[in-house]
Amino acid sequence: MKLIFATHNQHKVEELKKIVPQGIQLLSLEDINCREEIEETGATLEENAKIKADFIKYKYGLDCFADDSGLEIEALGGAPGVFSARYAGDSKNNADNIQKIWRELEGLPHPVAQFRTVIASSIGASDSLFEGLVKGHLIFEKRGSGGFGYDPIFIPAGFTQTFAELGDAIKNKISHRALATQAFLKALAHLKS
Ligand code: ITT
Repeated sequence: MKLIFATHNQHKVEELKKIVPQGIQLLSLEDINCREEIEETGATLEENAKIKADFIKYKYGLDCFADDSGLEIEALGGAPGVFSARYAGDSKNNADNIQKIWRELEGLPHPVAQFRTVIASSIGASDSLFEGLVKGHLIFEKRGSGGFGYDPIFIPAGFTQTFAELGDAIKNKISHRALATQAFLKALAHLKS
């Protein structure tokens, strides 16, 4: 089956292609020639994921899903959360976002944080939401070259390396996006059987 993943983030597409089973052909917005920026005006990850999935559902009428993900830092009351992409400004500069977080957490020895993903899916007439989260802590240096976004400063609980050091094989088993995707794929299998 063909499934549209409503994202412009190529890193996410590459991650998901390694997670979904062979019978599913994953198409990105670029693959269907959708160049529009879908405005994420929601106040929560749930709302934004739904905005992105609904955009594709109403415009193209295709089976689709979207994820909205964010880093939630305990000492910052859950920030940057839904503002993770543009925490330091609309230029969505990842290095600036990390610098801002480091400034705000200065002096905290072991800042607890979690990554959370919400997937909104629209398959036929069925719309659903799925969640995945991974707890961990942040460090005050960047380590590793894999992944993207905040991966070089996030160490998942039970590990000593950052997501960027652990690499795709491990990240795609334990990450927020992997867990939400697995829940989605399980429901999809039921829907199609
Ligand atoms: P789309 O909305 O087009 O899917 P995006 O990059 O804006 O792409 P999100 O709103 O879901 O994606 O994510 C917000 C930011 O959170 C993202 O730009 C990264 O900085 C960060 N982020 C999301 N998932 C991440 C991950 O797995 N590892 C590290 N950082 C991540």
